Amino acid sequence: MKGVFIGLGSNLADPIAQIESAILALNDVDEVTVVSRSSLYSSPPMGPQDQPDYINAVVEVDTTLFAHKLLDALQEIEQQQGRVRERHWGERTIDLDLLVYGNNTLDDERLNVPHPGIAERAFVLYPLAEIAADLKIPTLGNIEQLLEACPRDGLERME
Ligand code: A4P
Ligand code: MG
Repeated sequence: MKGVFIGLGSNLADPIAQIESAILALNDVDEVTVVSRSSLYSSPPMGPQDQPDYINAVVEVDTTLFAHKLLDALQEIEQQQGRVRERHWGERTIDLDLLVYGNNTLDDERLNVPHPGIAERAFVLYPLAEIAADLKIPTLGNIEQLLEACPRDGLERME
């Protein structure tokens, strides 16, 4: 199944390298193939301001894994890259969020999909639009309209 999008974010321990190695690790997961990726973007932190700027990216994967199995794989990569959970919206070596899982909506104790933060987060929306300009997100609507309502908030695309 295509139309599965994953958001990546990092602001610790060489964030660009963290993002790149997470993309490689994702592509190495059985039954997951990365089919496209956005540029890297930098942005000031959302949440506590006494933390470094973030690097973010979004990838599209083709996968036969059910959403919860895919989440297991994402969390395993977070663990492998030394992710420690501390404060809410705080710094992290790598964060992998399942943004969109095709046309499906999921809402249980482990998964909210589409990810509830998509519409308000420039660092998710702009890279997502870069690789899926015509995307229609279940319950949220057209990405084009979401972009119009979302200021860039200091987000910059890196060369
Ligand atoms: N979970 C539910 N739905 C999902 C989903 N769609 N994808 C559950 C992934 N996980 C999902 O995740 C906590 C639980 O959410 C998981 O166990 C899973 O079952 P987590 O990664 O530990 O925490 P979190 O919710 O990602 O952390 P937190 O602290 O709420 O932060 P956010 O919302 O991820 O934001 N600023 C910039 N500029 N760029 C960023 O990338 N990121 C954050 C973290 C803060 N500020 C940022 C950025
Ligand atoms: Mg997360």
